[in-house]
Amino acid sequence: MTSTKTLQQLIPGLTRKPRLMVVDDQTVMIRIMHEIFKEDFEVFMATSGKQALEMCLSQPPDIMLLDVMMPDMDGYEVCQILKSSSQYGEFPVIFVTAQNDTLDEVKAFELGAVDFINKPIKPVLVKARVRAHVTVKLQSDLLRSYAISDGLTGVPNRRYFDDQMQLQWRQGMREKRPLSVILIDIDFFKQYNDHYGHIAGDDALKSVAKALSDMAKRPLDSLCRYGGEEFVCLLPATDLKGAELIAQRMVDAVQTLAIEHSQSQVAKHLTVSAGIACVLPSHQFSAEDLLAAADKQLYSSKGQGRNRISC
Ligand code: GH3
Ligand code: MG
Ligand code: MG
Ligand code: MG
Repeated sequence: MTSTKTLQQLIPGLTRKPRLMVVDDQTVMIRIMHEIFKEDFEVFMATSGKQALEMCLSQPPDIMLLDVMMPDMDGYEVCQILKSSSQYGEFPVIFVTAQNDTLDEVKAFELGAVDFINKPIKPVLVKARVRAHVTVKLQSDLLRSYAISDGLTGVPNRRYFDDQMQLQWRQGMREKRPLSVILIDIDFFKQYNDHYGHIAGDDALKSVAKALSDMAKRPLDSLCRYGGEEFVCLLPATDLKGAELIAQRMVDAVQTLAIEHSQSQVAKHLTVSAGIACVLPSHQFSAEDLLAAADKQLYSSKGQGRNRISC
């Protein structure tokens, strides 16, 4: 028999145990599953559909084993609710049930389940199937995270920013909340690269990205790489005053890094300039208008001598 790879070997970068939620009204079943999986998984247990849904909201699992027959809410209903809203997260659901009617099995797949296991269970088989499904889930999580992050700096990329902008624009319109953006551009970065080399340039970009990210810490804030040596910060529910404060903190944070830049015409260290714009999202403007306004202000910061903010 060939040796089985561990989940950590299958999924690069996996630093935690995958989370498995077992939903069954019979505690004996939960205990059996716990025994089977406790070594490789962090096992969560729910004895009713209602409890399972609540737990998914606070901490979605990576995979769920779901009983069909339960009092109050059956497994089919739980699955239907889970798959009807993104708020529960996306993870594979495997039904584990004493019902072995073909139509029941078909119904499970129609509701979005990935597998159907009959009771009494065969532990080795349950283990193998859970492993196969959770591997696909974790690999797709990893791909999704690659797709939205910038390879060099690790901060979210332009694609992520564009999606967030659309999302927050709509949210701002619904809730009548202001939306602010800050565009940040490194000063005299061409000269930095020319003098210190591209590798040092890349290192500087990483440090700047980290320093800027540290200044945008509310859950909805996002600091993304916009392109080249430009970053963009999206600040939902933030007015111009609030955005100005954060932008100034960003400019100061980069100064504090004190990255030597002997060729800069502003200071002897690396600096950034920022442009700020704020709008109450509506049908009269577009997200592009907001970005154009921030870009205009950035241009103004550059014109006024750099290492500053404009709004
Ligand atoms: P300004 O103060 O007006 O913004 O001048 P600048 O030199 O920063 O602007 P310019 O647009 O002339 O040059 C930007 C430079 O940023 C050019 C390029 O060498 C550098 N750059 C862009 N992306 C990267 C990157 O991923 N790595 C490195 N090392 N350099 C980059
Ligand atoms: Mg049951
Ligand atoms: Mg630029
Ligand atoms: Mg620049």
